[in-house]
Amino acid sequence: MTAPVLLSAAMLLLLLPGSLTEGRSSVPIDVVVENSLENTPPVTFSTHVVYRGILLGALKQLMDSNSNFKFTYTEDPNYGPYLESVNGVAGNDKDHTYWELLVKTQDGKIIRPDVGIGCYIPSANEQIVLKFTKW
Ligand code: B12
Repeated sequence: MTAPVLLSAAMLLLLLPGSLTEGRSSVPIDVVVENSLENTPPVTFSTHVVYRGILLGALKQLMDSNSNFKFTYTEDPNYGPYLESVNGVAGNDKDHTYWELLVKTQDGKIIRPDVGIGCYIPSANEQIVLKFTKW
């Protein structure tokens, strides 16, 4: 390849909107662990998710880097990863308990995503609330 061709290829990479480098960046999020069935204060963990990455990846990364956060999940054949336990507390069918996934958006709204941890893509500065509760 000639020098001008190489140069224009490099320029193109620099100028592409949402360029390739964006894929390597990460955005800050908080993970808040709440237990609505016990009188314990919520615990907040500040972490990151890769650009357009799924929540499951961010939770794995948090678990690998912080010994105070642990979680387990099971694999549902239809809906993917189901959050089973957080920090040793597991939901169960007998007691009708589960970990609900809520999101507090940057403008303060609380939403209940209609997908689980394997599909949800957090946005910058969201608070991901993992809330132990009953159905
Ligand atoms: C009942 C129900 C629940 C109950 C299940 C209780 C139980 N053990 O029976 C509870 C309240 C726990 C629940 C929780 C959630 N649910 Co739900 N749930 C349903 C519902 C209404 C019926 C499921 C059912 O009983 N099917 C019949 C049985 C015979 O089939 P089954 O395959 O054995 O059912 C199991 C799976 O559905 C599984 N399950 C239920 N919800 C979810 C969600 C995810 C992400 C996974 C992996 C598995 C899973 O639990 C069922 C019992 O074991 C469906 C909607 C529908 N009408 O199908 C939504 C549905 C499956 N749930 C959904 C969602 C989003 C959630 C939550 C993520 C909501 C939230 N933001 O917290 C959470 C899961 C959080 C977590 N811990 O990972 C979505 C999944 C969509 C998707 N593509 O991801 C559905 C389709 C509803 C919707 N919004 O459209 N759910």
